[in-house]
Amino acid sequence: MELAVSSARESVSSGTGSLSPRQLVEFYRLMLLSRRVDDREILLKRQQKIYFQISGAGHEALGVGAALAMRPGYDWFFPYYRDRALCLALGYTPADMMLQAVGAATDPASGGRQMPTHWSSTSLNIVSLSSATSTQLLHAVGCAEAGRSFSLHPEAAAKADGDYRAFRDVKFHGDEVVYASIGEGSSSQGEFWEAMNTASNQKLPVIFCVEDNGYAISTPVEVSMPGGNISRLVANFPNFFFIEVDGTDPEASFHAFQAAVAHCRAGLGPAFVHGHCMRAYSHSLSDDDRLYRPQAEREADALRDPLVKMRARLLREAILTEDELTTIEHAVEREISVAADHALEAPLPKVAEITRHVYSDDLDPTSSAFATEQVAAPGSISGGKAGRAPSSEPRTMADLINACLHDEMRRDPRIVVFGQDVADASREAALAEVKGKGGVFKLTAGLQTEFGSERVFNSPLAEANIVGRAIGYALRGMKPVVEIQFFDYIWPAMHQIRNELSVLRWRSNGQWACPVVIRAPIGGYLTGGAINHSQSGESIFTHIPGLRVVMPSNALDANGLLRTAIRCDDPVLFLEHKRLYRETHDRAPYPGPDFAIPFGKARIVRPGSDLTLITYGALVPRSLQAAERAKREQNIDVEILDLRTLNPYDWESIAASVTKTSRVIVAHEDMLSWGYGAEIAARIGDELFDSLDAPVRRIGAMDTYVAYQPILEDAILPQPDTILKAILDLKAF
Ligand SMILES: Cc1ncc(C[n+]2csc(CCOP(=O)(O)OP(=O)(O)O)c2C)c(N)n1
Ligand SMILES: [Mg+2]
Repeated sequence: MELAVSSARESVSSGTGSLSPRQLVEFYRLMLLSRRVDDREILLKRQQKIYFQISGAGHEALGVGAALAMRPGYDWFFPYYRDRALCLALGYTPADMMLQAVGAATDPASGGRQMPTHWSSTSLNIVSLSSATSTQLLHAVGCAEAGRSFSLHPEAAAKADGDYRAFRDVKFHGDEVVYASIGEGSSSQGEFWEAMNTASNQKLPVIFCVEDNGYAISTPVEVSMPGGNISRLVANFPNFFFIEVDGTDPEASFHAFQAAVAHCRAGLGPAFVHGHCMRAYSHSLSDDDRLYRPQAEREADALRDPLVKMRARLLREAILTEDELTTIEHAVEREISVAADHALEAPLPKVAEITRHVYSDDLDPTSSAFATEQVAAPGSISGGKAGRAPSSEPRTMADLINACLHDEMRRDPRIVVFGQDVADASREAALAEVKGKGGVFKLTAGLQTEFGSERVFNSPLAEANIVGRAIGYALRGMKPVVEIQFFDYIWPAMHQIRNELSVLRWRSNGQWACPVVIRAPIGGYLTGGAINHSQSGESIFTHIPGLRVVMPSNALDANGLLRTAIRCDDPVLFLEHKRLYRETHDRAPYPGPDFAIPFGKARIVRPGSDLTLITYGALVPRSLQAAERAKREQNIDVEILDLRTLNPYDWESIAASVTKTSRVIVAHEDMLSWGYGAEIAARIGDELFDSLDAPVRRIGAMDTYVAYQPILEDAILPQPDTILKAILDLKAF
């Protein structure tokens, strides 16, 4: 009685009428398989052999319907935790699900790192998901955009040595569809609306599936959304195919998805499938819905159980007899028992491998491959409408960042640049008359003009949209170099950065990666920047495993470090100090299109023997001023180390300098308490205690916000005088 999934798929995919008896049987078998895997997991959880359980019970018909209308390993999938039936119908095995439930080393989705139901399969194009609701919708959008980019520029898919492309395989077909699902409660997340916005506006082939079981844990649908019906709220988005369907009805679900897939594959735009499901069990095994749902309501819901209804139908329509159903049930039970027994015997993850895949194993940005620093010679300036006009004159940090972006976009067709106002002009026709904007700080000026609006474009005013889409692009093998307009507004993207961008590789045990570059202007000393245009906050990001954090202090370093960031295989937060963009003291000649600086290598800005001053960013020139005065006025010889990259940082250079001078100050612009200096100072105290002749000192901003009035700003942020005083005090200790 067992049917191969593939044969059922072939036959169901071709028709649009009723499902044949044979197809209905296979549909039922997949639904049953899903329910019984849930039931076995529940048993294992009660026996304390697994540690968490959340079921797909009640959502099976919608999931199988979706899977059979799509093409596994061809289309792309961004499911959520209730999509067990979808995954099984795509070809995910109960054995693989059980391996994740027990947390086995051989769990193919995460190697024991993620909870059960956090699916991932590179061969099936099921992208590893986090537990966060709705974040993956933006990845789905970026994934669809990347598919479109590769089909327009197939040459960009070619492998290339010497950078991340050697390790990021690309597959695309040109008409692939992207599936992304959430529960109805999760449609309240801003990221849902941000994803709908871009999918609609760009006519992207994304199917948004809302699996509406009426509850978000204990919160009923009318509390989650006005009017209690998501279809009504989204109805005015242009370019969509909308369908609202009984998600407990296999045929209705399948046909809804067939129509949705047809709309998307034809390039007409996205689709929205709103399936009314039910929750056969509580939210998870940690929840008891009897606490908030009356018995009558639960009983009424149970009448809509898709599995019960379908079994009754197969009997009623004499498609199967009781005996035949029992045969199917036994076969399903046998398969699951074998899977569970196998999983319980499976090897456990090795503790020694915990930190594997936090960063790329393949490409080390601290390696000498990126150390072209010495060989690069001043050359002709790159960038701008003029192209490579000959010049060896000193250029600002803004110029050399812009030049690096031009160079790298020329070299690597997979790079896209997007963010708020980064294009020269979204309305291309205007460029015949106007110069173009190219970013509020003009760092991306000329990129759209040279590389076109498909590669350089403005985003909506939504930071999670920028980072979330970038993740989707990058996991398909592209290289998004996105801009957050001001560091002060990075916070709406924090969820994407902390729970998605930085952890995708680790949580999927190295299967997926999204080496995005985020450029963000940061910092104060602006005179009038005030609270929301002067923030620092780098230590919040260096506290995130998986994210590289870079903060150059001069034009040449910015050029070389940005090049490494772009070629690197890890996500990078590239912090550009606004005050340093156009300073004259940090200028440098254009160093050529292959100039790179490895991460984790500090620069000795000023050698000295009396005291070490560890710093970065805008405190480098301020520290230099203080050090020159200390020398002039007190003959104190300060060694200044510019860290340049904050994660990784150059411990060897710190240790060598502190061992030499025995006195150390860590200075930064960010607030003192819990700042970046706290970590460095603690490590020095811990590992270099015997070398110290004095306590480790720290300098930072006052523990407050940066004020508008300049006399307040001056007092809040560290000044050369502050640094000089600390130098004198420490020398005298
Ligand atoms: C961003 C985020 N906030 C909160 C949670 C905790 N949480 C997990 S599931 C859930 C309810 C989701 O309800 P719904 O979207 O309707 O999906 P359902 O579980 O009903 O299928 C909540 C609040 C989370 N996972 N992610
Ligand atoms: Mg729900």
